[in-house]
Amino acid sequence: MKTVITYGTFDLFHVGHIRLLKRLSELGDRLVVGLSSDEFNELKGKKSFFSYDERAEIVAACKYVDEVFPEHNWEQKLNDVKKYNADIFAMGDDWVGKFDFLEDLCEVAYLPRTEDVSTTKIKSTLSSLKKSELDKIESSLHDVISIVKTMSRS
Ligand code: C2G
Repeated sequence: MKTVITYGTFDLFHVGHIRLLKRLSELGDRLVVGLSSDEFNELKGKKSFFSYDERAEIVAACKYVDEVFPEHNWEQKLNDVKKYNADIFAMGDDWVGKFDFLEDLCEVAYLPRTEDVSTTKIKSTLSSLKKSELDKIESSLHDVISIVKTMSRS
């Protein structure tokens, strides 16, 4: 049984995540995912939209994933690789080189990321959409105010 292990926040689950998990699952017979806890995300300087429990429910429901466990810190990977008897540790290549120290225990692979999609991009697009909508409403309100003022003068 060949086990693949990976880690991530997987917030606002998107095609970049699913394509990576699919490719990872094709590297072995079992894929286990270390999911960043909300507290660890704070350490990573990230604030996820969905809580750990919600993100775990989503990632665990993914057909490519066999098990989800909490990632609490940077240091636990060595123990996790031993605990899950992982044959391959793999991540997207934005992490290339960062976890080569695991090569003493298992194969280490970095797979190409999916371009043009990221949780950060989704969040900023949504917040800019919200702003443009608000701007539209504000300008319509100004029009109404000026009409009311004109009418009140006549
Ligand atoms: N990913 C990808 N393509 C994207 C976005 C993400 O392949 N467009 C990959 C990342 O390279 C990572 C995984 O999906 O391997 C999860 O990405 P994040 O949720 O952003 O995880 P991250 O915050 O990078 O946490 O200890 C490692 C960290 O927990 C990794």
